[in-house]
Amino acid sequence: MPPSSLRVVYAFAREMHPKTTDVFIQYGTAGFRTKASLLEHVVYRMGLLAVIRSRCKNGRTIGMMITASHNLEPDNGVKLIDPDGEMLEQSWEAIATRLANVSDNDLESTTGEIIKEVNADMALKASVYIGMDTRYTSPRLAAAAVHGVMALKGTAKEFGIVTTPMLHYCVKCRNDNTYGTPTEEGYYEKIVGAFKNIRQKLPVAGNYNTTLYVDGANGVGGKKLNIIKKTLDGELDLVLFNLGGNGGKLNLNCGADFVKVSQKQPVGVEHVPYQRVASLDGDADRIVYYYLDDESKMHLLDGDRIATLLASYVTELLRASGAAQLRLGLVQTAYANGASTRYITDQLKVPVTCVKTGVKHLHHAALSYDIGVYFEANGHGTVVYSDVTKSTVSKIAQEGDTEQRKAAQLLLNFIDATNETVGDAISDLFLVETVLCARGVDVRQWYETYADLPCRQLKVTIQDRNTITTTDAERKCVSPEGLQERIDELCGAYASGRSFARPSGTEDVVRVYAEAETQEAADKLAAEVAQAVFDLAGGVGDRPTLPA
Ligand code: 16G
Ligand code: MG
Repeated sequence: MPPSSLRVVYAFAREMHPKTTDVFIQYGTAGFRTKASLLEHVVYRMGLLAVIRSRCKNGRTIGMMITASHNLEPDNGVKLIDPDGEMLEQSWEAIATRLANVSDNDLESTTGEIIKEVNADMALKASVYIGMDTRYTSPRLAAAAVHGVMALKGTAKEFGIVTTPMLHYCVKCRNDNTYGTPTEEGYYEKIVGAFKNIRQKLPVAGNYNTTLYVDGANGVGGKKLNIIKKTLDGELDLVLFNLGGNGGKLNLNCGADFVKVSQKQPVGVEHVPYQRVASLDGDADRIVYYYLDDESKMHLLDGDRIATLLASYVTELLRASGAAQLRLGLVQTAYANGASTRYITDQLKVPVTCVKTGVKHLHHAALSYDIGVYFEANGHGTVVYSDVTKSTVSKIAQEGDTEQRKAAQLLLNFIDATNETVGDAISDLFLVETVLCARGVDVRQWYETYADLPCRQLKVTIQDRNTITTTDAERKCVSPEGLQERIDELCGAYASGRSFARPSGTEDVVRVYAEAETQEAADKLAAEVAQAVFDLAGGVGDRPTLPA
């Protein structure tokens, strides 16, 4: 493309998507995310970048998702999806940030510079898939994305309202047609179809109850499950609530993040003791389960629980199919409850890796196992299977003895029901339901597999959160001097005491996590560590207080 044709980049910007704010914006852990009113020029520019990225990848398709996940309605965001359905390569985050922040006057020249720097061949075709969540600001932003793609002569394909994981799936399929068909229907056929296949092989048994309540967070996930529900013939009886409409607001007092953080039941549902409930987030890439007992006490089954459930079942199927040589591993972050890590190591005897917070780190680490199960405690996670795993299991499904063949065929269905590109609430829901059904257990029995250590999270505001630097997957502080020694000393005073402090990647705060044998001890330890952070790292505002 000759340089003169970059003129249209400026024309679109000036006429349709001008930059109207000087607020600096950064491509963070999960893309750009802020008030929707500040985003139109950013999304337009990401349309440009998606085309450049596609050309850098030999014309393979790139995805653009318009969503702010579990944030409240006024926010929105955009993130790019790489050709294999993973998050944008980290080294491009700085490029995205640069392009988002230049003035309209400098946009044309900066675009030209970036094209040169990344060595994009602008003569190639470029393809960009665009999806959005249910926010009322999303269609406008999706239109800005399309204009960005058009300005650099790429081809945009709009998917309308889809979950984030559906778009990841479609991008992957478009670039690798062995994975599936790149449409919403293709997604249902593969994922839901595999679940139904499993149900035919594993009839409902024991204490398993086919009724599942689902909190849709008033977002896109509930709407899609409403479509899926009509195609399930008694394999699962979905009772959906918080589907949007009736005044229900996106993520407000509902959804996975609300349930996990507040440990309260979402609005919009009556209390049925011991009923299994799943809660999705606004763009359906996170899921947690919970139930209330007969005293209305909440019992949460978060990402750690889902990870252990899936890992133990896959291990069982591997053994039964005679493929125990395939190495299954689990990936967690520092937030994983210590009891879950102990259970995985001591009972399941599965190796565990701990990595930094953020899905891309988990996903990457999981790829180093033949079968990698990764979950953040907040409910984002999935399972990834290597090519060797798939071919080994396929071979056994054909050639093994009767029992081995049966297990291997189940495992193949389980693999098909998994969205390997990214954590996916809908796919995870079907995987969890598969295991609970296969084991014939109810939600209480699932919960009783092991006992979580009581924990507490706090936030501390300091002058500059980058004063705190960490190592060992964020479990140890390197600076400021003396902080880690202090944390070690405080933890030493409590049975099973563990605590860490890390700068948030999404908010201007330091997060403190603590766990111990009792809730009182966890609360106290968290407050003491928060005080240490405040004192040693330049706290501002009120000094954190100890619990009364
Ligand atoms: C982002 C991450 C999430 C992480 C969270 C931590 C993705 C898609 N999302 O939402 O995985 O748990 O940030 O936030 O990577 P924090 O750094 O503020 O604690
Ligand atoms: Mg989300």
